[in-house]
Amino acid sequence: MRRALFFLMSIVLIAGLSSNLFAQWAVNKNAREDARYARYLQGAETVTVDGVEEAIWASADSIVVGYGQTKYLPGSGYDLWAGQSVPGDSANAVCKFLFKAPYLYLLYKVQDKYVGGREWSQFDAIIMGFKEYTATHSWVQAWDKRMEHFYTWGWKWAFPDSFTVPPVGDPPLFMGNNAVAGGKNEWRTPAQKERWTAVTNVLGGMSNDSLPDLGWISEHRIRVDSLGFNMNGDVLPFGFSMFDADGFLDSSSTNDAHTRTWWGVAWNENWYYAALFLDPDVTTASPGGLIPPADYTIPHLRSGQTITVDGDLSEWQADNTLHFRAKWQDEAGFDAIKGTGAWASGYQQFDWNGLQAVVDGPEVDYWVTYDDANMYVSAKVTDQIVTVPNQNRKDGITFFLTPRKYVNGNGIFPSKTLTVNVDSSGAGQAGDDLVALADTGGVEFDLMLDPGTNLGNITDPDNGYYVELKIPFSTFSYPASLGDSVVFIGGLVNDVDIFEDTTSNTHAKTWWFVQQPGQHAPAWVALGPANPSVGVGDPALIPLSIELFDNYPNPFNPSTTIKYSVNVNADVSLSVYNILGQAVSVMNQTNVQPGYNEFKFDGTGLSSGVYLYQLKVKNLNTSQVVNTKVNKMVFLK
Ligand SMILES: [Ca+2]
Ligand SMILES: [Ca+2]
Ligand SMILES: [Ca+2]
Ligand SMILES: [Ca+2]
Repeated sequence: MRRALFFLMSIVLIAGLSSNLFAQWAVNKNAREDARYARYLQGAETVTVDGVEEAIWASADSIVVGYGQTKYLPGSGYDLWAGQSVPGDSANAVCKFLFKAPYLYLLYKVQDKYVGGREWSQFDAIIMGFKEYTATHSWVQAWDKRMEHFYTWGWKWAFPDSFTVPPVGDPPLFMGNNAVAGGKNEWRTPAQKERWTAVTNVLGGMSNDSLPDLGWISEHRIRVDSLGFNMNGDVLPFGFSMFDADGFLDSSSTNDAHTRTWWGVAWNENWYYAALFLDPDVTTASPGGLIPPADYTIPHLRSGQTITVDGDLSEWQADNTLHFRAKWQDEAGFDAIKGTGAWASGYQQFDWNGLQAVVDGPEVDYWVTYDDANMYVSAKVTDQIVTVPNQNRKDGITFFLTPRKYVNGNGIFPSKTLTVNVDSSGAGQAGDDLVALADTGGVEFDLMLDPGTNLGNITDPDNGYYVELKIPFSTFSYPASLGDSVVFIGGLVNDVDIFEDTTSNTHAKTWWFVQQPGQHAPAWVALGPANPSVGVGDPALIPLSIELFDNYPNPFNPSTTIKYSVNVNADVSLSVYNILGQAVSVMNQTNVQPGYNEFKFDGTGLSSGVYLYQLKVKNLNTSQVVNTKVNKMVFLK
């Protein structure tokens, strides 16, 4: 009788979940699926961690993971881990997010006919991965600075000597988060519980009988400052993997299934993170459907302009390109990268002659633009020793672009690696995926040494070299219309420095978003509207929206230009803040007409570092005030 009552209650609880659970995942630039706001709780609002979904959760943003549903999202996917999937009962869940400093709250609603666990590969579980904050972007090893939270019903697996059958009815075990001893909640210290606590409520029974179960609701509270974040305005690199073992009470192999579905991170790897945005302006009272902004926008090539792929970058227009930089030990520059980029980007030295210090750190500037059919990429590499390559070590750059409409067996979304190396004659040599893509994919590339670079002479400092790429969108499965206009990109530079004293030889690299071929999650980038900036002779364009563009140059010294668009008559003010949130400058422009405009910001008198800027736009027709997104910039003296 009690079981039947639970069953009915649970149907009510879970009815809202199943209707959208199997909806096709759609991706467009206005609906980033790799990022969500963790909305700020207001006033007395609170979440009680008890496995019961209280009313405030209706105000939370959420992500749905569904087995077999292809999202075309970098880092997200699904797989069949063991046995056969159970139709209609594979790893499906919704995860919701709320925030009240210092706590992040997560609620998982899981639909599941068999709830519980047994041995390795036979348990329901969640792996949550957080990437910890780091003040330095030097990567010592591929697995550093990640924090696993493994919450599992795998009792018999975790304690093989203690149980012949798992204790049905007991809650999942806590494993991970460094200092957690692993296992039962009561074994954990108050400090461990303060960092991570969770309570799970099982709906409709567990897998200790022949009746199908309904699922489970799990509430978690994570202390964000214990991960090193300062909590106000941060982007948390986060992901989770939902494990669903089914039919495990019947030990026959044909009825022993285990599926997984994950958002952002499959196994808590150091790569692949989705993003939780902590924006104090996005609260439980804010309108629904708010999507974090794209990390970056690529401006369209101006009409009448062309790019010639010859290694000569003189036709590139700095104010009409996406610019990004990766520079050895440039901590402030890495901190200013948007989205999860500040934690995905970095620099690394490779073991060579016992880890000699890098003398001439790798440094690259990239610029990107596009037209209706192609993406164009240029790179300027600053390198004091451009090296005659050998079999294993080459100076060169790699640009990453992720094809759309392509997933591998795990639903993972690998990037293509377009590598251009300096060959022994000082020309460009294709590497990695570029070999085939230049051969049959229509990708063009060229490399030119700076005139101040002498390949054969290692005693006079070189200046470096330049690279250009032309990449047809069609080769990367974009439709002729460019579809949702979303691209996933990253870039790195490999720098080999060879000296006459070979014990001083070094090899290091720096990267923006993507460290290794086919692995790290790239930046979420939107292709901008045609001709976002009005050039000489262009007709005046009326923008469609209020938009704040990236400043240029960035980093800057001492001044930089901040462009914006408004689609109404407006009074506009630009506020610049230091990282403590203190305003260091407010500039006003009144009665601005619809169109594209700009502020010039001068940092003279300020100290080097990261600054934030935001636009406030007052519509003069309606008096409505709109605050744009907050951008970061770096002042480097
Ligand atoms: Ca609750
Ligand atoms: Ca299950
Ligand atoms: Ca050129
Ligand atoms: Ca070099």
